Formats: sequence, C-alpha cells, structure tokens
Amino acid sequence: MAYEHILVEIESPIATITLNRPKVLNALSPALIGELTSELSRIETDDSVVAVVLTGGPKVFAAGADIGDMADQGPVDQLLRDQTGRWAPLAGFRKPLIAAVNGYALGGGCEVVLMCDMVIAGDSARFGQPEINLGIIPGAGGTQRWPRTAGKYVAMEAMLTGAPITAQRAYEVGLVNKVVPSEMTVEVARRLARQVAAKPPLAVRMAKEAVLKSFETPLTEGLAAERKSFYFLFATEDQKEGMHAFLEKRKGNFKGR
Ligand code: DAK
Repeated sequence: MAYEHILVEIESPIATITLNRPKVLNALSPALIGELTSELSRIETDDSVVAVVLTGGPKVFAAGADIGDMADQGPVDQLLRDQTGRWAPLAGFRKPLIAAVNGYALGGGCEVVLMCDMVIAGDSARFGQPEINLGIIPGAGGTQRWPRTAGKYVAMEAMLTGAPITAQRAYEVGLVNKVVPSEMTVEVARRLARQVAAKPPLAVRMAKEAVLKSFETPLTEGLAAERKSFYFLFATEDQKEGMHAFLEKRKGNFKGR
C-alpha cells in the first residue's frame, strides 16, 4: 500500500484513511481520488476491516477539487477523464464510512463528506460549495445530496452564495451527527466506527443499503426492498446468534455469516 496522497492505518476491525496533501489543503487531484478509491475498493474485500474513518487530519478536510488542474480544461477533457465514474467506489462503498472533519470541507471536499454515512465534525469544521465563485456548480453530487440531507433552503443558500456554514450550523440542519472539540474529531469517529464494527456485519451492510435506497426510490419500492433484506437476514447465522444470545442473556458473537 504505497500511496503518495493518502495515509492508511488499519487497526482491525477499523481503518482510518487520511487525505494527505496539506500544502494545498488536501485539494482533490485525480491522483488523490484515484488512491482513495483504490484503497476503498481494496477494503471492500478485506475481511479484517469492517468500518472506515475518512479524515483530512487536524487542520483541513479538503478544499475541493484541484483548481489548478481544472482551470484550462474543456468539457471534453472533463468527459474523457470520466471523473464521475472515478468517484463511484466512494459513493458505492458498501461498508460504513464515517467522515471526521476538521477545518474546510469545500466543493468536492464537502461532496465527499456527503457520500459518507455519518459525520463527526470538529468545532473548526466549515462546510460549503464555493463552486459558484468559480463560474461552475458542484459536479460530484452537491446539488442533489445537500437538499436530500439538509433541505431545499439550506442547500440553495449554500449553492447560490458559496458561503460555508459552521460546524454548529451543519449540526442544526442535520448535515453532521455530532460536533466535538477539533482535537477529538478522529477519536470520536473511530469510537463510532468501532461501535458499528461490533454489530453483525451482514445486518450493518443491509441497513446501510436500505437507508441509501430511500434516497433513490418511491416509498413503496423502498419498503419492498427493506422487507426483502429483512427476510434475507433470517437466513444468516448472525440472526440466530443475535436472538438466542438475547434470550440467553449473553452477548452475541457475530461472524458475518
Ligand atoms: N485547489 C488547488 N489549490 C488549492 C485549493 C484548491 N481547491 N484550495 C487551496 N489551495 C491552495 C492555495 O492555492 C494555496 O496554495 P499556495 O498559494 O500556498 O501555493 C494553499 O492551498 C493554501 O490556500 P490559501 O492560501 O488560499 O489558504 P487560506 O487559508 O487563505 O484560504 C480557502 C483557505 C479554503 C478558503 C481557500 O484556499 C479557497 O477558497 N480555496 C478554494 C476553495 C474552492 O473554491 N473549492 C471548490 C473547488 S471546485 C467532479 C467532482 C468534483 C468537482 C468537480 C467535478 N466530477 C465528478 C465531475 C469539484 C469541484 C470543486 O471542488
């Protein structure tokens, strides 16, 4: 795992990935996104990792896509790069992904956060979509995931003014789970990751899938999908173990089978 733009720490059952281009505030170059998505794809099949924390470290999460890299591009360059396709392993990651955000999470950086399942924000965190100041709009889901998460008016203000919101405001509008002192952000996210990693992995996977489905489907279809996963889980060893452990007043020993 020799990466140049990210750091990876595996402490089974969790992994922590740190974006690591501090000189440019972790600007998301294609190389960085490539390394991040490669590592996530690798983790998908690594049984020793059940949940992942994604952070930018103590000062900044990510100030967005690399503007230097995009400034002179045309639409065909963008299309041929297949940027959207390259981000897919992030949006489609099947294990729980928890963002630990300090400082700026702007543009593509904020869109990465919006692709995570839970967000712990340090009190220094700032979330925003400043693309409007550059003559563009968000291109990795910002216009779609902000309104689905924080509502139309908050989303409009973020997209149309480009002004970032504070960690506290992000908490109030439901964009983050918790605000903590910045020096605690990664540790609190890791605690949350370990808490989730102790649960039956197949149920965790199906729960994540079902919640994400709610963003895509009408209610009836979402409920049908939920029911199928619910029935399926009765075929797992972990369901038998979980229910019998409860009845026997002991802690369940889950195997992910
Ligand atoms: N790209 C490249 N370099 C950046 C950068 C960025 N996004 N943000 C900061 N830097 C660099 C600065 O140029 C500076 O470099 P030097 O001058 O030292 O060489 C260094 O990082 C430190 O930045 P500042 O000196 O500006 O630091 P300040 O604390 O004064 O200001 C700031 C921090 C975050 C407010 C400021 O740096 C800033 O406004 N940065 C730009 C934020 C921004 O506009 N972000 C949105 C970028 S557009 C897509 C997917 C995603 C995207 C598009 C398509 N597809 C899937 C199709 C995403 C687009 C974007 O994110």
